[in-house]
Amino acid sequence: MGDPQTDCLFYFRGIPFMHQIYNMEGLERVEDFEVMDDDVFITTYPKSGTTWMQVFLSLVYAEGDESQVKDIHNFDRAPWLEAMMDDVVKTKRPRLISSHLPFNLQPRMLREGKGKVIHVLRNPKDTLVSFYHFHNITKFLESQSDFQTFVEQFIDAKVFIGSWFDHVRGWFENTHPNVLHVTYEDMTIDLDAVTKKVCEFLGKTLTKQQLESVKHHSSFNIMRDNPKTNFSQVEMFDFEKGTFMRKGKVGDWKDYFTVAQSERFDDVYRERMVGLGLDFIWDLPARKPTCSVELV
Ligand code: PPS
Repeated sequence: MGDPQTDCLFYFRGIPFMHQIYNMEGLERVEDFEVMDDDVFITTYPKSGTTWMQVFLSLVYAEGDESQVKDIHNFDRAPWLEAMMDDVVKTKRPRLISSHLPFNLQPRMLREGKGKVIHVLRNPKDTLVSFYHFHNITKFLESQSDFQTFVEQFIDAKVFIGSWFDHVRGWFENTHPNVLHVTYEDMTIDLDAVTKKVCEFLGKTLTKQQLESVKHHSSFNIMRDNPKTNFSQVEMFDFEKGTFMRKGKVGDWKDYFTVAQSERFDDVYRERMVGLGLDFIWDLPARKPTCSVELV
């Protein structure tokens, strides 16, 4: 159960990466990457809302100008630090930089507090389901026919980027004032509150009309139909098997997890996240949403 996908993945400092996209040299270079004061990093465990935040922030920086996301592909607007560093270096400032790396593999300057970080996280059960489907459309990952096997691989960190639990712990244990945590669920439930918080964090002020445009052009349906945001032009996906913009829902895990799988996952969650003091709003909407994660 849960063998690493050795054909598709290699290990760098204990973390699995996709052969087809990453290499040791590119990953080594991250440590000394020069961070600028006005850099904004979008950091996520895979399938947590990265693309949504890329589009949302692109629009915030463009003051709602939709051409920014209609004309420019995600990869060019918010390139990936660990896979496209040469593009990141050439990007016009202020730069939006995407990264799936855990905190301890981030650039030294970022770890020391330079630049700003928006860390997006999502209910790990929904993340897992989205990741499961992602394996089936991504040519660079092993297809997953058996959900049970994938649950165990995810729990055992034998997937691209390794352990969700370690990843999230790393970002919360090393939080300093330049890191803002935002959940996918809060974006879904109360995007106005998230927008306010993000704009305050970035020192941006937008008019009501600009904010409406940000919300509209980063909404699921509009992103799903936009070739610059839905990855339909990217060769790494086999769209006959599914779409990148799949459902965009909170709580889809309930259609996949059995009661036994859910209880097992909850046990692992409690064990692995003990002492972190996080109280997520993960389901719709049992109580009033917060704008980000509450510390209890
Ligand atoms: S990746 O491959 O790690 O960059 O994927 P990531 O972008 O982090 O996550 C993909 C999931 O996010 C959903 N998504 C959205 N949901 C709601 N609203 C918007 N605007 C939106 N944009 C992307 C996308 O559908 C994937 O989730 P699932 O559950 O698979 O639908």
